[in-house]
Amino acid sequence: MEKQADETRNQFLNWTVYQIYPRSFYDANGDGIGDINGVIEKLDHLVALGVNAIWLCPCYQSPNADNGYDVSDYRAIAPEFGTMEDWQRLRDETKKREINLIMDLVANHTSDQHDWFRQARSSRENPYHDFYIWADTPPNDWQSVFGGSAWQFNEPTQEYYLHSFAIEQPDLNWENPRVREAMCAVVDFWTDKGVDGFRCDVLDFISKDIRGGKMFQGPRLHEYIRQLFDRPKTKRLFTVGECQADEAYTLQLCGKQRGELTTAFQFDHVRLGETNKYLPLDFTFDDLRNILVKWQNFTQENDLLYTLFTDNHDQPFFLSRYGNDRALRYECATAFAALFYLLRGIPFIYQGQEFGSVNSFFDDIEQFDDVETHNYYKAHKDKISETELMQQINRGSRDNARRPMAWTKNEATMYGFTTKKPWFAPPSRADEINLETDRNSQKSVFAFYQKLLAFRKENEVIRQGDFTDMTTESGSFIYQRRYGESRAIVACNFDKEQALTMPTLFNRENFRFALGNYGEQSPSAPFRPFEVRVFLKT
Ligand code: TEU
Ligand code: CA
Repeated sequence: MEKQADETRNQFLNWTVYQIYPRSFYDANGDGIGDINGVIEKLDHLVALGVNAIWLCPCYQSPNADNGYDVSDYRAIAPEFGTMEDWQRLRDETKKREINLIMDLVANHTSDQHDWFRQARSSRENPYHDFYIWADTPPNDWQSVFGGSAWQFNEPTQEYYLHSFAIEQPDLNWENPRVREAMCAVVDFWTDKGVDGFRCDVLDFISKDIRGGKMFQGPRLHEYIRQLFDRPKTKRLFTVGECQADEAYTLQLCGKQRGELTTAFQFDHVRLGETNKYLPLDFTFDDLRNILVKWQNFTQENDLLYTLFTDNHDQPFFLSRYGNDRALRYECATAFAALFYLLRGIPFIYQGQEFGSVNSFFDDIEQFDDVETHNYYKAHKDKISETELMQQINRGSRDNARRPMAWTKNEATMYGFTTKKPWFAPPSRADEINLETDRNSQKSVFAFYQKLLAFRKENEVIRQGDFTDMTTESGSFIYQRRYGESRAIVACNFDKEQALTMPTLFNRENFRFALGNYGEQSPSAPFRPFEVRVFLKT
């Protein structure tokens, strides 16, 4: 067995990851589409921010039915993103800056344009037919995650194939040993090119039981993951699974004796108060705190690594969903950042968060790109009014987070994203919210992120220390981090102004104010809305 050693695992707690959605990050060659050279040009922005790892969303050849999550060649770079030489240069430039590079691994499905599927669908006798999941009639009533039946009829073979996501994303048949070998070969291809890890897209879908069982977390999942990653070549890798796992299942996937994953994303805190992502949330901040405390305690007791994130390319901005993105935009952006990224775990920052990006508003469905959003529109357009439906879509669409980055305040250059027509309209509030304006502001979210990440870097107590919840008041969150003799206390007040009772040990010992989003304050002064204060004793 090739399990990750404790030293390897613990050093991942020193990582701070920045997630890049390449299409919308920065366009270096002026064709309106973000690209790999654009990432290279902006590496110094990431260094200035203070991150030391990048998760690059899929940049492989793809017809883009789901923006790169429908891969048609796992070993080729999408031409609109550049060439393999560009990618190699990115690898070299990140290495120079000691930035780790994590690639996205889409193992559950391919594009319907992948050569395997073109062959597979042509005849039942084709050697690749068994690479996918077929049935003469749908054996279950599974619905695809993007809406509609998960089974699609295929004319040439008179069969149905399974697609857990879009119709253009047929699910691979992991029960076929050749599929598993092919996917291990993909992992090896990129590992040999020097990547530091993989973010594994919907990894818990690769095993399923189509006869009466579940669509994901099927009986052979652990075996498949070990085949991918529990090998001499892969044991150094950082692997994070996108898995919708509860505590018990997380322990099975990420337990340090398991030889499966380094860590996994869990989504309790981004699904908080959600019935349907397009409808208003019904939550309290105490619920949010309780979820975070639950996972901190659980991962600590079981020696698991945890991921700290609020945003990604599949969510509208957290700040708009759970905070006040108008009058208190700076306060919320900085409070959420401090609250999450000073917990025990590995921070993941999504592009745009570092200057307080928020949701957009567009009133026409034609101004949206995402397949999931369009499916939702089609399914509801005859059921509710257009105005109501567009409000729902603006609230819940993944496109909120996928619009081009607003680097500057200059509308003529599409806010510094491209010199030509961008592939997708910039955020509707880009005039007000862009990196340049933010950096020139007295209340700069970016400057706060810099301080926060520098604070993490300087203090082992934040990176490696343990966690204790110290909250006494509703509507607030106070926690302590402890490492050897060092202590840090993070106190965050949510939306209402209030005085917070600080932990008694805090009053006795010699803590100093280290960081805050309302400037230096004494512990006893009442906290203002979304005020955060961090105190340190070394
Ligand atoms: O997402 C998986 C997933 O479950 C999402 O579909 C999520 O539930 C949804 O977007 C919430 O609205 C991964 C990728 O992150 C996503 O971008 C892909 O579209 C999807 O897999 C299929 O590959
Ligand atoms: Ca480009």
